[in-house]
Amino acid sequence: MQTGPNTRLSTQAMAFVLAGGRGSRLKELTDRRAKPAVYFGGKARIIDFALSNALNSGIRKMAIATQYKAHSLIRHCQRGWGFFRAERNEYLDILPASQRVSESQWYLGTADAVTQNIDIVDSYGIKYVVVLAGDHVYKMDYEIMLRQHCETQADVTIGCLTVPRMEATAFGVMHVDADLRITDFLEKPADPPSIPGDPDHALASMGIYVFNWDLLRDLLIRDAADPNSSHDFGNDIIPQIVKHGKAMAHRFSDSCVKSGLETEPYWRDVGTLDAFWQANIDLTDFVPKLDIYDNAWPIWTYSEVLPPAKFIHNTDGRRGFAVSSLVAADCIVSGSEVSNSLLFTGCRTHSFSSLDCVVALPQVVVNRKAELSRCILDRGVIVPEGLVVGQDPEEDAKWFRRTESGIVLVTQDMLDARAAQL
Ligand code: ADQ
Ligand code: ADP
Repeated sequence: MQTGPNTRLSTQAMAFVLAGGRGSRLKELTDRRAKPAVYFGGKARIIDFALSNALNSGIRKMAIATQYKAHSLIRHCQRGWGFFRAERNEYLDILPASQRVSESQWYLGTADAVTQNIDIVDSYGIKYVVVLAGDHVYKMDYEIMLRQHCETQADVTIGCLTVPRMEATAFGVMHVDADLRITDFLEKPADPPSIPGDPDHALASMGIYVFNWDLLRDLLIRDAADPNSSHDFGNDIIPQIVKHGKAMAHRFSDSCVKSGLETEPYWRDVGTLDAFWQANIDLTDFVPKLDIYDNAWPIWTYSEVLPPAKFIHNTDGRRGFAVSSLVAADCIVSGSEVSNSLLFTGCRTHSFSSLDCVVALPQVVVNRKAELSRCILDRGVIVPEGLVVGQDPEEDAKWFRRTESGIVLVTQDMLDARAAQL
């Protein structure tokens, strides 16, 4: 393979997307689908961000390791990401656990998900592996990170972010020297060390890694034979390299992709109902923190051929409208008021209903006179006539899942249970 000043390193790289985690803090939203398959932003699913970043960065070889509740994730990737052509040396492989090395063995940890597929990675003939989490929302040019990795001749390069120190317990936390070489790495420390000179912040790993495949391959084979290992990147592989090799930090702010609208680097782990609701609702802001309308960095997804969204008066002449909202194709807003909300593909809202700060996933039906605010409606929910959500905390908590900050998740199972008792 050639390397010259004009060769994009992404052409010699693959993206290995880890999409097997459970995401249990999203509660019933991940009862039937893996977190990377959860819908986001009116049209896409969370995994589309990592895959679009890889595609937009020039990477044409991708593998997605799945295990937990993978059906809708696999279906989505097959339908939406099926345009890679082997004739052009492009691949997208979906790698469910328990189908390869051993018929009964699940991926024991994130590193094991790669180990069990060493032969597939070998067959790609690539030099670099970009390991990505499939469950984060952000726009990033991995080519810039690959370049830093090569220039510094690192064994591993880790994407990192500054986070409030008290939130860093959920992350791998690192110390770096003046050249960004990682001198210390602690996976999810109870008492995270702060950045020197900045006691309120810590430098956190984004769970994004660039490796030379030859080196990672050796490390994985050694790790697989270690009975004391949990076979995880954050727990096992990374601390080992920090100790014995050269681990470099790559600042997200150096490679995040921003349109003219975005002022700050944007990265979210939409891992809780509150964070999920907020990140979606943020998109309705006059100036959103995340610009999903940037043609220079499109977020690709599975898209059906569907009729446009429609807004209609009902027969009494009551206006159906949406304001400060994202309304996807195949939605019909009929005699209903929608504000500060997201209607995903194929939703229907009927007369005299109102929605404010609502995230309605695909194919939701809101029947007449329902009044909904500050809630998430799971895909396919049929909201009964006159239902009120978001006004009485006790009622909300009685039938639905209500978070401490008052965000309510409504699923069809919850509505069925409520209907059975009323
Ligand atoms: P976590 O986010 O806690 O920490 P983890 O639960 O291992 O990491 O998930 C990372 C990714 O791998 C997720 O996309 C998940 O879906 C997937 N995954 C988890 N287990 C898997 C398995 N057995 N097989 C396949 N995929 C699996 C990691 C790092 C931290 C870092 C944070 C940033 O360990 O150091 O700070 O990510 O979010
Ligand atoms: P998504 O909304 O993520 O596309 P679906 O709702 O179509 O996913 O389904 C996710 C998974 O849950 C699929 O495996 C599907 O077959 C299963 N599933 C969907 N609805 C039910 C149900 N009512 N009972 C059991 N399994 C279901």
